[in-house]
Amino acid sequence: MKLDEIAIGRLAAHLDTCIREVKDTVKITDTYPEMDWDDAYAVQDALRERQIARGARVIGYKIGLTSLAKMKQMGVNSPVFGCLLDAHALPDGGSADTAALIHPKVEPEIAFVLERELKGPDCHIGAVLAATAFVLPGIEIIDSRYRDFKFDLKSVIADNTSAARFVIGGQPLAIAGADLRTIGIVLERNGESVAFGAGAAVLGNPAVAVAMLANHLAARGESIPAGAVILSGGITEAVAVRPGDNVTLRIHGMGSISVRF
Ligand code: 0L1
Ligand code: MG
Repeated sequence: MKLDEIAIGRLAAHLDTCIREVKDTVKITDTYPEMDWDDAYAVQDALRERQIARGARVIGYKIGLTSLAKMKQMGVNSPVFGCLLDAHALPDGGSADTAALIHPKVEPEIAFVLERELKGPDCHIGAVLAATAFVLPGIEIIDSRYRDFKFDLKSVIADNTSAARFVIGGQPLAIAGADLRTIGIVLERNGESVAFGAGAAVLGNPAVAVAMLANHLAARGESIPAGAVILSGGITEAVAVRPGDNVTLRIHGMGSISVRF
């Protein structure tokens, strides 16, 4: 690691303030260009600890930048990992308060719910499928704290990979016998179809992203507990939303979910 505890704490406090005061910032690597990957995840951890100290609970994880479309949109080439807090879950059909968000975008995702703990290292797609109870439609609402979504990978990791809100629901699909690669999705904004895709857009199979998450956590001495929700990554580019927008995600065989802004 290149940063000391004081710098890590300062950066986490800065990002926390941006979240709470709904204000953006320049990317943190502008101030700490020497930051390494461990520093980036340490800032994310410290940010999470601040949220937990205020009463939030971690209920799951997310994998970001998993599709070629998304990597291209953001000019990067590797996935990133973050956590999901109970306070950020919205009900299906509920509303997201845009006054509490800087510049929200939505991503259509497949959410995994585990029935067994999933542990790396060497976690693979088979282990993920064996540990998964079912999958569900998920809309992730991202809201980078960085001005105009301009960041590098280390800055975005520190910012809990832009996690802001999420909705899961619809019809659970048993994983046994499902081919996640060919499951089609349609994302609608105000009744108009704005993005289309299939599960294979996420690293060939969204279960691969979940295996990568388990291996990432294992390197830090952690695992994914039974019952955790995992947003496996955006299937399409993120779509910007404005106050008044209604977003619906339809996934073949899994029904639909929606959120209003
Ligand atoms: O969930 C995601 O793919 C977002 C990762 C962070 C990058 C962004 O803010 O678009
Ligand atoms: Mg996402």
